[in-house]
Amino acid sequence: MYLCAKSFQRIFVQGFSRRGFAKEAVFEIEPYQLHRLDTGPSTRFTLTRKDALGYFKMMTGMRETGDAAQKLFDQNYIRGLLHLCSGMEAVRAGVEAAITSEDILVGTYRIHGWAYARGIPVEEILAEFLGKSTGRCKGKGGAMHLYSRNMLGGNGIIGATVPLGTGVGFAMKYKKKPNVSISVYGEGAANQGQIFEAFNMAKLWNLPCIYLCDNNVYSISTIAERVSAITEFYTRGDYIPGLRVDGMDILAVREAFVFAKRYALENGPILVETMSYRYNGHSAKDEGLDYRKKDEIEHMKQTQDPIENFKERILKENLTDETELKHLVEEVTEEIQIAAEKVKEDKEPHRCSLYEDVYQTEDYHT
Ligand SMILES: Cc1ncc(C[n+]2csc(CCOP(=O)(O)OP(=O)(O)O)c2C)c(N)n1
Repeated sequence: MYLCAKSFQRIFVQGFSRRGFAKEAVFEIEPYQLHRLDTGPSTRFTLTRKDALGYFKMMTGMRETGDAAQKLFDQNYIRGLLHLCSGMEAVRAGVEAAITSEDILVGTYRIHGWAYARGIPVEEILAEFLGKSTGRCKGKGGAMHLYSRNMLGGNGIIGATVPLGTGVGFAMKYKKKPNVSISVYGEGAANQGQIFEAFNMAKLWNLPCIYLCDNNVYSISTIAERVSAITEFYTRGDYIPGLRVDGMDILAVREAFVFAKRYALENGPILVETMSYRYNGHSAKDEGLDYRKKDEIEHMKQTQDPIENFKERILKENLTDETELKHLVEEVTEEIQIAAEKVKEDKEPHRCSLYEDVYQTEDYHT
């Protein structure tokens, strides 16, 4: 296994807030692995106290929302499939920290973390998972098909996010927008043929597309080495440059995507492989223990957890303290618990709503 948490080194701390916390700290990380790139993302950067608290809150909220969804699934409120992302929060939060609301993300069925990062309220996420009319897609998308203005899926077909995001990239370029598309696909999906067709088109026209290989070690139950001739997924775009980043480290992910966005706008497509780890089973029904030992999951939680590691760093840098973080966690947890209770009582969509939101024309069904 190739998981690696790059160790952060403190360089220096600058300024102090009124409450005695440092206003910001400067960090340095090891260089990224690069493919067809002369230079990579910055390895030395600043984290402000404000961002530190925001990132911690975002990752905590994602995890707690996932846990609440698992509970609702176990209580039979959520039917069908539900794919969670505990352990993969730094990838979602790090990407969001680097892009704007005008950039468009095309996600897989493992969507709630992205939805949370994109700013969809927890209540709308959970209501959608339960198929309620108060859900973000009015209960018609469900747990795998959560959409928003800046998030095109939740997609169930693996690999399909890449052509979709390529089309979005084409639109960005055609409309001369200063934005990028980000297509998420797993390392298991990385062998799908349609990915390579889309890569070709994106490079041919130098579209502003970022292809994000969300490597979480397992494709359902299969480890990449068993099915992929080459497991350096960041090189698999061949003529498309790529880089590999520690996906358990939100700051490394943020810097990678700041770089990738700039690169994509100036030069065309780029591939970023994020190395994280999925604690959950593949879906909520799967305990995830038929193909790996419990010890492995525990070891990852103890040594590489993206939230715990980030918390340790920001405490060490005096950007916050235990009391402040405890309050943040309580705040987030309360909001999620209230939402989880509320959605149980919400109404299911009326059958007439099946005819709504199909075409852009509002009077389509008349
Ligand atoms: C075209 C297609 N083939 C097969 C499947 C069934 N399937 C669902 S998830 C999955 C594994 C995907 O693993 P990976 O791409 O690594 O993503 P992860 O679930 O780990 O996020 C497969 C094969 C599918 N959804 N679409």
